[in-house]
Amino acid sequence: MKLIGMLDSPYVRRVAISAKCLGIPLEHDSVSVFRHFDEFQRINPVVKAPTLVLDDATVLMDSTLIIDYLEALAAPGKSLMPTDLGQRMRALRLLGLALAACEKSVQIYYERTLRPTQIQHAPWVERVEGQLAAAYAMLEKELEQQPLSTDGSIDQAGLTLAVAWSFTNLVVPDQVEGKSFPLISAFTAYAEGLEAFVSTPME
Ligand SMILES: N[C@@H](CCC(=O)N[C@@H](CS)C(=O)NCC(=O)O)C(=O)O
Repeated sequence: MKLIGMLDSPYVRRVAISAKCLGIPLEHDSVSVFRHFDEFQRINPVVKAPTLVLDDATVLMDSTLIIDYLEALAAPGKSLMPTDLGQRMRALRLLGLALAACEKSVQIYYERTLRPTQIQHAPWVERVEGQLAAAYAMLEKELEQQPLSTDGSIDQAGLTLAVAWSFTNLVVPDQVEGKSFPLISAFTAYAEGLEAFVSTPME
């Protein structure tokens, strides 16, 4: 199976790290949705990263759906999602917030890098910036209420939160600069020290 996309995409990176944590080997091709549009289009006409090309040539896309497939492939008992209903509900809540933070960071980044300055729409940017700040504020609150485990392992919620925070700090650092998210920062520092993260650097 081949994962297509750049690791500076939080969606591609969460798939790559999830596969490692689940013990599923993936080939990786760093094709950019922007710089290598034509090449990407030949693999997946929709040009969405991540794309996963299966051994029978089936093309999957969307990180959450790809991870769902990897979870189904993983060895029995191996999963990054809790089975207990209460813990699963919390993991899904954290995942929703972290994925929203990724989406809002991407939107701000695209607005800044793709749209000419003279046609940028300030009310839209302010709206997205507020949504991004809200997502991280709620994640920080969640960690205050119940810390994530730092016992050497990581689950899907923690993995995605750390990937999201590293990504936001890479592409729109001004959005979180000077704002206080100590628990998210500390957890991300822990996650970025794990072998699966270290061997999957943002490009
Ligand atoms: N919900 C999707 C989002 C994927 C996404 O938006 N990826 C970006 C790269 S970070 C992309 O493909 N951008 C190109 C485009 O949307 O045209 C997922 O979880 O995979």
